[in-house]
Parts: sequence; C-alpha cells; structure tokens
Amino acid sequence: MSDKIYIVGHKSPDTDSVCSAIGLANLKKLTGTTNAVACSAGKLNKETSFVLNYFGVPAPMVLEDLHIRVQDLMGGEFHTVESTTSLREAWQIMKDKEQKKTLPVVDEAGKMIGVITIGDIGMAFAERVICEEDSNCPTGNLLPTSVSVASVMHTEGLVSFQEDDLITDVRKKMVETRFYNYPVLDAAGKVVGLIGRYDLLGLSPKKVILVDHNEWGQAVTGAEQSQLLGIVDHHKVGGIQTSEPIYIRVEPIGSTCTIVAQCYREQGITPDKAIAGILLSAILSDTVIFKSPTCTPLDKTTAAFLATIAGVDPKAYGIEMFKASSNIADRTPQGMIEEDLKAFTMGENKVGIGQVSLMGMDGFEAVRADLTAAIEAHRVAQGMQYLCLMITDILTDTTELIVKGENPEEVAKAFGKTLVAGSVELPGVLSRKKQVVPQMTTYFKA
Ligand SMILES: [Mn+2]
Repeated sequence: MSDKIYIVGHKSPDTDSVCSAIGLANLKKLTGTTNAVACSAGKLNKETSFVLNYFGVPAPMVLEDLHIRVQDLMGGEFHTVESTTSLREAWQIMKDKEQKKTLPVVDEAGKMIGVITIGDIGMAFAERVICEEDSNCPTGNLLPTSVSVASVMHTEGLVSFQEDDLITDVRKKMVETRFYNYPVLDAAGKVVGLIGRYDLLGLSPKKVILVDHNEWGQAVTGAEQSQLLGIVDHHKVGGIQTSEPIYIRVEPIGSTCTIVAQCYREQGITPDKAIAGILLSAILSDTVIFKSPTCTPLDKTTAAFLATIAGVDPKAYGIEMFKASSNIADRTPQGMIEEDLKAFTMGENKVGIGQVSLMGMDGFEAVRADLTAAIEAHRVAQGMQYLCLMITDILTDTTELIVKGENPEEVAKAFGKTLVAGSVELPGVLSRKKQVVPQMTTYFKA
C-alpha cells in the first residue's frame, strides 16, 4: 500500500486551490515529508494554466477521487514466464523469487496468454510419479526440461484486473473466485503486476490534507472515506467531523497561499522563484490584485515579499494574469449577461443587474452592438422594466453601466448622472452590492 499524502484543493479548482497544494507539498518535501503529493481536484482553468506555465511549474496530478484502486496496492517485483519456459524453470522461479503461487504466462509482447500455478506444477509432478510407478513410462527426472509451461498452463477462465479497478470491486471478484494471486493488466493487455488476497489485508484509507476548502461537499469524491490529516484554508468553517485530532490552520485572510507562505517563513525556508511566483499569483487572483474586501495587510506584505523573489511587479503581473483568462473573445453576449445576473424589485419595477469584470476594455467595442441588442432582448423576454449590465474594468476601477428599459434616463438620475449613448459612467464603482443596488433602490422607491 502506497503511503502517499495527497494535498488537494476544492473541486472546480481555482488558482489558489492548486497553487496552495503545490506550495504546501513542496514545503513538506523540503522538511522531510517526502511522500506528499500535490494534486488538483480536476482540470486546470485558463488562469491557473497561465500561472504554472509562466513560472515553469509542472501541472500537478489530477485527483479525480480518493477511492482505493488496484494501482495503489501494486508494487514490488513480479515475474512472468513464456509458454516455452520449462516447467522446471517455472518451478525454480516460484521457489527462488518468493512468487510461490502464480506465474502469468506472457507472449513476446508481454501480453497475458495464460496462468500457471504451483498447483498445476504439482499436478504434473504427481502424474509423472504415478506414471513412473506404472513402469511403462520412461524413467528420468520427474520434471524434465523438455516439459514446458504450455502443457499445463490455464488459458481459459482467467481472472485479471486493471490498474484503475476499484478495490471494492476487486474484493467482490476475489470472493467469487479461488485464486491466490491475480495478474494486473494495462489497457493493452500487458502484465504490469500482481495483486493477491494478502494485499487486501494491508488496506488502509488514503491520507489527505485539504487546502482552500473544508467541506466534504467541495472536496473530491471519496474524501470522507480518506484519512484526513489536516486542513489549511481561509473559508468559513462548518461541517467536517474527524475521528482523530488533526492539524487545522484557518485564517480570515485573502488567500490560502498567504497562509502557505507564512508556513515557509515559520520553517525558516525561503521559497524558490517558481514557488514564490505561483503563491503570489494565487494571492493576486483571490484578492483581485488587492482590491477585494477580503484582502488584508498580511496578504499585501506577503505578496510584496514573494514578488521580490519571483522577480515580478505584482500589479503589472497580476494584470497580465487576469488578461490571460478574461478574454472577451471567449464569451458570447448572452453569456456575459447571465454569468453574474441578479434580479431585484425596486418600487414597482422588476430590475435585473448583471456584472462582467474585464481587465481593460480591449475588444469590447467589437461586441458592444451585439451585447446591447442581447440585453434588450433578454429584458423583454424576462418581463423586466430595466436590465442593467455593469461592465467593470478592474484595470481602471471604472464601471460602465449599460441600461436598457422603459425610461433609461431614470437609472442615470439614480446616480445623479445623465445617460450618454445608453450608458452611465461610474468611475470608482466596483461593487454591485455596495455601489449600485442601494442607489437604484433608493431612487425607485421614492
Ligand atoms: Mn482561496
């Protein structure tokens, strides 16, 4: 049984959950826990791929679930024979190589064509003894080299497993069959190992450390059945119960990677350039380049420290990173309207307010006409008096509020502005919750 410690973030992994796993696994290795393995709980998003590429960090192993599979129990030497191998040689291998019960028989390409067991050899031996006593048989060695594996091997009713078979299924099959050892095959049918009944005795759950989440609902499948060793996170706590004491480190700060960077400092270890770069990236990602209300002074000082090691300017690099993933060309007008749309009742009016965040307005003018037409169509279809879409440029801290509705000038008045080409310019506005909804609610209620 492999003794790996899987370090993994939440499903639908974001940059913080992936980079905190890589950063923490690296620190564990540097401090002597060599069996730590960084994982991502699914496919990397565009931003995370950009980040790992930028700093030359290989993508971590994708951990789809924490179920125990055949490959987790395999390992160690195993031996095969060919059909032309003599019985004597096969017996010698079983005796010398401590593989006493089963030898897979393979062809030249290593594909399994049969199985020979110690019982088969014993039977051949017994038959020879009986034959010899019969005195009509030629005398000689009881297992002459001329007798080959082919004469006694099984070729039918073979039971084998694949590397990714679940142990729960393997166990069932072993109960139904009588063999001691079972060959494990790869997709091409090649023998890659053996798994025996005794392997299931040493079965223990996989060990895991959760980063950037602390709820089973967000964790990879099978996490509840694993052995939870620790949690490093910055979200609200709720839900998880453990049967043993574990390490928990949860801080109300902007990014899990800020906590991981603190762990390096506490161990007196300076992260290398690549690790510093990806930890910094995650802080910039989670705090929207320090603008999110969740960002703390510790996130900023940590980012500044990491940026010196990584050799990048945090703001300039952060913009490059966000640009790499907020490409307007990848979105449709309808997708932009619906990606973050909320409905409100303001006075007599049903009002929709959506928000699209962009790093710079590059490419926006090319879609403006299609987008405004789609907003009007969506407003009518939804029976809304007003449908507004905040086009928020994180780069300049500015929102353009595109307004469609019965009297769009009324929306402009809510902000003490006038409508220009169907939009209200709102410099300094980033938050719908704090800077748009209250103003409009107050105005339409009056
Ligand atoms: Mn996070």
